[in-house]
Amino acid sequence: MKKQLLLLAAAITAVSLTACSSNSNNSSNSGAGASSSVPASPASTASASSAPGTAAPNAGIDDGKETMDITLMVPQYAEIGPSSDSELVKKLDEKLNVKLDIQWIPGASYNDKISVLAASNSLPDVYRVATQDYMQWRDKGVFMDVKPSLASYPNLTQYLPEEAWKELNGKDRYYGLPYYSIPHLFSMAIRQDWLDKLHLQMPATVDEFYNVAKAFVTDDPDGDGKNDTTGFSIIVDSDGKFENAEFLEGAFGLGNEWALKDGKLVAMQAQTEELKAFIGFLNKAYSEGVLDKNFLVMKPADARNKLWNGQVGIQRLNPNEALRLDEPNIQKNFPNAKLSQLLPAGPTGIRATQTDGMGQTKVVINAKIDPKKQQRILKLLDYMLSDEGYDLIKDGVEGVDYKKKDDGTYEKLETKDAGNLFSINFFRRADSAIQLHKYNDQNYVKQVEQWLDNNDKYDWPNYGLGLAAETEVYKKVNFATLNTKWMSTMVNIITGQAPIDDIDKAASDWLKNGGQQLTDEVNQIYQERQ
Ligand SMILES: [Ca+2]
Repeated sequence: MKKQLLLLAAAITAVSLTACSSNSNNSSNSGAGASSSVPASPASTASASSAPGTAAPNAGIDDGKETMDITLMVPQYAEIGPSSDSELVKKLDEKLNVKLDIQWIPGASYNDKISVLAASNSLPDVYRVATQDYMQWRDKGVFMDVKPSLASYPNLTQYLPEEAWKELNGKDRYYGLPYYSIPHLFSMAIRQDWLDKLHLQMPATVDEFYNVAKAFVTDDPDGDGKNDTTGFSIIVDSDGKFENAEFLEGAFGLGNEWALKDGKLVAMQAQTEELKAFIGFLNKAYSEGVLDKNFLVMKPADARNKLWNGQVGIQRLNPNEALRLDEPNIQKNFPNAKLSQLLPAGPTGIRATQTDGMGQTKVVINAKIDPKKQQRILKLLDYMLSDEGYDLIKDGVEGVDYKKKDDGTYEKLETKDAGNLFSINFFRRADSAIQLHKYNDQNYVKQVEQWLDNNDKYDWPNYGLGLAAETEVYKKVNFATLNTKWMSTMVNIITGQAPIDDIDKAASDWLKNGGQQLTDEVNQIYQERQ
């Protein structure tokens, strides 16, 4: 980090020197002996304003009169997005006096496409970029620093929180706009009909959670007379991290990657006391058959299938799908199935919801294009977050994507492309209701919003979010391998093949083999940004 700062300082000095020398050259070239008493000539003003670093805001103010061609690239997945000649894009074209060339690229090959375009120096004017590519090119002059321009585009800062802007950026330069991700998207869900059948209350603590999960194993909640249900599952992923277990990790006081203790960041891999409580809980659950015996080989889709098949009654879900997709699928076999939200508190009263970054994916503007075009793109993005523009990119065009009915409610119309896909896949407000539309059933909308609102109450912050990728040690040590080695000890303890005190050795090994250096560097960056 120190090295980077020195380089940055050197770069700034170089720019100021260039600016100074070009000014002094101009004054000597002007030939007037007493240059200090002479007002700046038009020539020297023009020359100074084109010097790098001093120019951008005034260099060329876009008055909006010129029609501009703008290339825009965005990934698409199952649904097809509006093409360049769609009614929706025509409205954007007219509003901004632009001709948008929209390239929807299949999501699976999107990052490869970006790499190919970067290699041939033909990146689009504005596009979405994943964390890894963003970090790789952030400091290499590929993306426009939009921070100096933000004052002119108030919707951008009004509808996107400062924390999302700062992610992966620090506080001085914003090389990308946040593609906003809902921080508390996922909920734990429980089969309410199983609770009712066994006359059990919604568990309020992790101890009650344990007892309910155990009853789901031993007390035949589906009433078929067979011992064929399990309590809950967790996932161990290929990066050596737990999934589906966030509510328990948080409840036992573990950090969401990074905890904050006395102003210092502590890696969760080194929180030995909290780990002993959490892993000890899982060990007991495993030995009593409450934790799914197959958890080690399960993928998230397997865990969800078990919920749909009625084999498990507790699972992590996306509220946007819980009532629309998960509950109906369980009901195919169990018509009375009903899902409720589950939020048990830990020993010290902590409730935690899985909490993710809000701006880990970015929308970037090409640094190499005409500054006037950059401004027009900012104007376009700003419009997309205005009331009128956001209504357009979120719900589509009235009469094309939906219609207003006589009773004042809205109805979705059949279209070949999805009029909501710019907001889903490209750019949107900090809007937790991003997947809820005016043409949805409004009772359904209220229920989903209730789940999302409940999630928001139990934030589980990652105090070192995104900082690891900025460290030097991150380039030298393979942390997926190091974390996986650490995780193998955790798994051995959970499954009863190693004693709980092995946590101390796993933590010290993790620190010794790169974790301590990571912790030191991450703390240094964290302090610099406070
Ligand atoms: Ca049964």
